[in-house]
Amino acid sequence: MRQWNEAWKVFCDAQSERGIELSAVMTALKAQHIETPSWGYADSGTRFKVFNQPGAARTAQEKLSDAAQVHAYTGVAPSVALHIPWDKVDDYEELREYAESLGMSLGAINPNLFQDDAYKLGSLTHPDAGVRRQAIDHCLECVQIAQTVGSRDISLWLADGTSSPGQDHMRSRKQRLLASLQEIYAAMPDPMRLLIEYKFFEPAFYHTDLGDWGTAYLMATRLGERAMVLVDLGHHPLGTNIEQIVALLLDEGRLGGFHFNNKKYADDDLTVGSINPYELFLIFNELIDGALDPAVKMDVAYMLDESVNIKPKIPAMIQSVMNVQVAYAQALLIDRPALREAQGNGDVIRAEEILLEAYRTDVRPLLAAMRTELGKDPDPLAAYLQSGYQQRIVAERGVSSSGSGFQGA
Ligand code: PSV
Ligand code: MN
Repeated sequence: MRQWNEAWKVFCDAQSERGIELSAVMTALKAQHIETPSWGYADSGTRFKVFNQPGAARTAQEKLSDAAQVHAYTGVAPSVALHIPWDKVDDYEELREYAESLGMSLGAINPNLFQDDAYKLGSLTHPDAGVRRQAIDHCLECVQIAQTVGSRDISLWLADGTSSPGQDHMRSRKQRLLASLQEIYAAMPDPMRLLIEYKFFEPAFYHTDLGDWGTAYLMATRLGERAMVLVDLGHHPLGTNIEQIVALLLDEGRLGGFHFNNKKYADDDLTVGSINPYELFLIFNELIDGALDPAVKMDVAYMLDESVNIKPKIPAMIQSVMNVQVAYAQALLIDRPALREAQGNGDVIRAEEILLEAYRTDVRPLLAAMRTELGKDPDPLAAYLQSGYQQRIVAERGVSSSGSGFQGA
């Protein structure tokens, strides 16, 4: 603790020399809200193997209880996204009450449109109207669930696409997609939002119906104001400038959701910030820039979309939250007036140096001070590991025998 106090003093002096207003930074950090996914607490794996973990959550209630631990130690993860039917329960009202009893709320509802045999040729875009009906009805059920549990957002990711050239008529699929989405959107009263998540590949091999931000944006604008685009960091071709997509969607008032993770090759679901922390920082730079601009209408739901397969689930989630906080804190330290001035002067080197100065700042003393102000331990990961919760769930839950196939992000 002492070590953090001293580092904090040095940090404050350095930032005041740079003219950075730390109280605003502190307020922003405390107000951050990072949702965690229920499926990140359950056994998951690849199509090759699921290595079941001792203590992994088996029920919706256990997932909520584990998520509450992440919130208890970080103070910024008070909600949990649900995936239906993975989190199907008989009584959603009761689930909501249970979440509330843990000091948690239920977040985005994710319909599952990819694990039923009927969906072999698609769900909302399927050539058969009967299958489209099934998929739409499932989404309508999710809208009902969202209303019961007090969630505002439906997050929709589709596995729809074709696996061979000529398999289906692309323009018809686009039209079916829009018609299906229109029916779902029509069932969502204000203030409910439909977050449309794109992904450029997988599981279809040839084309993907919602393959890029442009298609998601097109659908959103056709639907109405409460349809927004959701950006998942793992869902782009390598080399894509994601911060540009973020800036563009913000400027159009259509960025509704964000899924954090990191990729090395494909949609790998690696820990956010573990591969390209500079990219994450640059994305936060755009997000903060948008938040500070009164002309930008911005309401973004942030979620970790990681289904860590090998790491222990709860510590992995705490580590991810902390990585997001680091990138956010660094981006909050950017000297924005100086940056705009350098940009206006065409001073390319100075502009980049301003970014790098913030990015290279060791923000750990700042985050430790913020956590102390929130009444949390400055080191959430260590505090969780010492708490005894992990040992308790291992003893109580044991190792699940299920989960030999894919489940997860
Ligand atoms: C599948 O790629 C995926 O990871 C999407 O990112 C969704 O958000 C998630 O699964 C849950 O359906
Ligand atoms: Mn996602």
